[in-house]
Amino acid sequence: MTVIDTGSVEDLLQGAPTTNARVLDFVASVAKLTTPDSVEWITGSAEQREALIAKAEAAGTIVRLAKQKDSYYAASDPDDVARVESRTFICSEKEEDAGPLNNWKAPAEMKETLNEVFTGSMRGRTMYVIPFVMGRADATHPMFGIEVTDSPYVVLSMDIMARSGSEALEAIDRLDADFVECVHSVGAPLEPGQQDVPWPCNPTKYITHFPEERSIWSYGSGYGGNALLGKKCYSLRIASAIARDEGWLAEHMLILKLTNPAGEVRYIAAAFPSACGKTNLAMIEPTIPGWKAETLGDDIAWMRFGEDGQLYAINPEFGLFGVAPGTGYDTNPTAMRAIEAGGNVFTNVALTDDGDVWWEGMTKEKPAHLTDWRGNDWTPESDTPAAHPNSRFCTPLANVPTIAPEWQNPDGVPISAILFGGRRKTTMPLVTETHDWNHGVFMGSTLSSETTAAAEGQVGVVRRDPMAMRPFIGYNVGDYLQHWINIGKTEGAKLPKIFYVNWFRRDEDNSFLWPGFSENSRVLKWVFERTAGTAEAVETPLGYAPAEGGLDLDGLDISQEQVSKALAIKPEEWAAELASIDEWYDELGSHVPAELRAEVGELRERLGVK
Ligand code: GTP
Ligand code: SPV
Ligand code: MN
Repeated sequence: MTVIDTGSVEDLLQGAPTTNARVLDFVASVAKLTTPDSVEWITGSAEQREALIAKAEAAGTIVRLAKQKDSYYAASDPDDVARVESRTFICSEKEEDAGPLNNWKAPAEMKETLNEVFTGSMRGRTMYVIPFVMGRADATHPMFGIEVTDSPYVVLSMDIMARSGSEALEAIDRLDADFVECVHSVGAPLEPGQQDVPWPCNPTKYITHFPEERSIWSYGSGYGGNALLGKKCYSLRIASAIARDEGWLAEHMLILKLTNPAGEVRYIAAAFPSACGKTNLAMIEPTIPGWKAETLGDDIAWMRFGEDGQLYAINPEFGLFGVAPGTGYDTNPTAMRAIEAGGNVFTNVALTDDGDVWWEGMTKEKPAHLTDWRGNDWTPESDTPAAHPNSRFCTPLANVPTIAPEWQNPDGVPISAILFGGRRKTTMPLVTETHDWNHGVFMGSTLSSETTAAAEGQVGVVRRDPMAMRPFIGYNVGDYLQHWINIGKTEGAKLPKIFYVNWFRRDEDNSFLWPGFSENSRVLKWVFERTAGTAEAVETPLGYAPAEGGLDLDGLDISQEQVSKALAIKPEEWAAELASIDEWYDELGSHVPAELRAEVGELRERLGVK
């Protein structure tokens, strides 16, 4: 073990901008283990950021884009392009507490492994200390973290994604606050004189969580949710465990504000699995005259009960980490305008010859020549995509032209409706409203979707993804579902209505039955009006559906037959679906709440399916 002596750790911590013993002990212990050449505290100052950018440019990690304001391009190692669920671990004391869906390792055993791989892992590099707060420091329950990392790319991205720097550290000190310890290393130490590569990483990866200690150790990857630890690791896996203990919800949801022509407002939250439309819906431009949509969040919502019994949601993040392919002026003009405002970091998109970025779906016409995400020449004749399917834009939320002023409310906005939805070619109707909270939790627990490129593995296979949280629940999924049921039993709760949507149903010829994107505003209008008690609905076995003529289709070129197909509940599809739900609950095992088992029985009866 190449552990440097305490004397040199003290040298490394010289000039630390805090005297907080808990902070210093944490940073010193990581420095002692990983033996970086130097330690740099992230303040968030412009000079510091410029210096970091210069360093990352010199290393070839990022390229400044001539055609954009203050924006950078990075290409990752081709083996480090998405979240690695197979290498993601929940290390609770008891295996049962990690549940049947998470990879589990006993904390002591995992710590032994981590001690080995992290020993000297930052040699030859700088260790950056990033104090951050998820949500706002002036919230009633502020939630802090400190990420130490040896990746300048992570520092630049965290600066966009989380409120970070001196203000967060000062708040931690002033409040003597707890913070989640987040340790990240790309796992690529440098020997003296060794030439670095543009995207250092390690073929061996560990994305590990200690929910009881509230700490995160991530090794070997530099990308996205594996490395920007405020995001999925903290705000979902660790926060879901905290939320269970404290009686609130940490969810994979967008937050949207809707205003009708009369000026009435509703806030809604929606959970769709990765790469299934959250960012798009969060930035929707309604096609119905007089309706307005504003953005609060596109990926994560934390919801706590307010004194009035309503669930109040905040977006703990400060930026967008959006799927690039498919984002264009025709699908998501709001995101395109946010990107135009500058301050972006793009990863694994394609580069134009004049110093701009491009990806599939950005423009109808493909550029004649590009450098693809792997650094190869690309032309429209190439048979591989120019941008990786999980390539991303990382952009400040403040850039979003439709950002709602309430996005800075320390304690959030009251939620009237929750939407669950996945990517299903068949079976699931365009929209239904569930009967009540437990029925809604049941529908959420059976949420299913065809897999996408946001995680490693095969794309297009139907898998169950409860509440779109399958890869992000920091404890036993059965206990998580019980927590949702319990939330519904909270004294004095004024609960949101729960809906289930599917934008992705296909016709026999495999075309989408519903136009989607901005036209989803028609479904949102129905949802809004259901919460106001003004929209007509008919009862179906799955819940309430829009009555004939209930969906506003004014000005939309779509046949009533096609809408009926999008809304259809087909008994033969549901026979198969129920069998698959039974299997799913068997897989989840003994922790599945009795309330949800009862819901399966009731649904079976309503459908008249054996
Ligand atoms: P994560 O950031 O991975 O959590 O993804 P997300 O849920 O925010 O997904 P996003 O909005 O980025 O959409 C992913 C893909 O779905 C993009 O390629 C979109 O073009 C596509 N998409 C989004 N909304 C719709 C829709 O209403 N209909 C159809 N057909 N495709 C959509
Ligand atoms: C997702 O996969 O749901 C994302 C991207 O939002 S990542 O940050 O990589 O988790
Ligand atoms: Mn996501």
